[in-house]
Amino acid sequence: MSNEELLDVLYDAVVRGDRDTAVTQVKSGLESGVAPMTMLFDSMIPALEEVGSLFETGEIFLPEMLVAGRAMQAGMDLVRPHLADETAAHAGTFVMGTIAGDIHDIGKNLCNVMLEGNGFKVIDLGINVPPEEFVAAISEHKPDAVGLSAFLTTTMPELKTTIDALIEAGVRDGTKILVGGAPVTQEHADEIGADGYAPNAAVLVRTVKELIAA
Ligand code: B12
Repeated sequence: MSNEELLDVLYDAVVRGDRDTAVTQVKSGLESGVAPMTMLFDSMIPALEEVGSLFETGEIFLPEMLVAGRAMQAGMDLVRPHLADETAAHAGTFVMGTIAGDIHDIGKNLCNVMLEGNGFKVIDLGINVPPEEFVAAISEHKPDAVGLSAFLTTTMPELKTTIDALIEAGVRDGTKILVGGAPVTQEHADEIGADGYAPNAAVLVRTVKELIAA
C-alpha cells in the first residue's frame, strides 16, 4: 500500500469510527516511516472535521461521532511516543484542562502531545474542569502557563468565568493564560482578558514560548 493509500484508509477508518483499522493503519504507517505529524494533520484531523460536518448536516448522530472520536484517540495514543522529544530542554510547566460543562478532549490532548514534544511538563486536569480545580492546580504547580480548552459555544462563557475565578483567587498574575478550541477566536480571547490564543497545537507552542519569554 502506498503512503497515500494508507492515509486514505486511515481517514476512512476515523470517519467510520473503525478503531481497529485506524490502529492497524497507524502501526503500519509508523513501521513504514510515515511521519506521525503527517498521519495526524493530513489524515486523522481532517477526518474528524468531516465527522463534524456530517453531524451538523444530520447524516450521522452522536454515537457515530463518539466512535469516530475513539478511533482518533486510539491512533493518537500510538503516535504520541513518537512525537515526544526526550532531549528537548525544559521549556516550562503548563497546566491544561477542558472547561466546565465540556467533555471534548481530543484537541486538548493533541496540544499536550505537542507541548510535551517541545519540552513542556504538562499537568493535564482532564475534562469538565471547574474553575476551583484550575485555581488549586495553579497554587500547587505554579505553572508558567495555563490552557483552557472549549469546544461548545454553550460552554464558552466558562472561559471568562474561569479567568475571573483565577483573578478572584489571586493566582492569575503569576502565569500566562491561553484559550483555544473550535469556537474560540483571538477576538474572544482579548475580550475575556486571556494572554493568548492559538488556533492549533503548533501555533500554541510558538505562542506560549513567546509569552513566557516576554
Ligand atoms: C469528536 C466530537 C465529539 C466527541 C468528543 C470526544 C472527545 N473525547 O473529545 C463526543 C461524541 C463525545 C462529542 C459530544 C458532543 N458534541 Co462534539 N464534536 C466532536 C467533533 C466531531 C470533533 C472535535 C475534535 O476533537 N476535533 C479534532 C481536534 C484536533 O480539533 P481542533 O479544533 O483542530 O483542535 C485544535 C484547536 O482547537 C486547538 N485547541 C484545542 N484546545 C486548545 C486549548 C488551548 C489553550 C489552545 C491555545 C488551543 C487549543 O488546538 C487543537 C489541536 O491542533 C466536533 C466537530 C468540529 N468540527 O470540531 C464536534 C462538535 C464540537 N460537537 C458538537 C456538539 C453539539 C456536541 C454535543 C453537544 C452533542 C450532543 N447533542 O450531545 C456533545 C457535547 C458533550 C459535552 N458536554 O461536551 C458541535 C458544537 C457546536 C457548537 N457550536 O457548540 C460540533 C462543532 C459538531 C457540529 N458541527 O455540530 N463531540
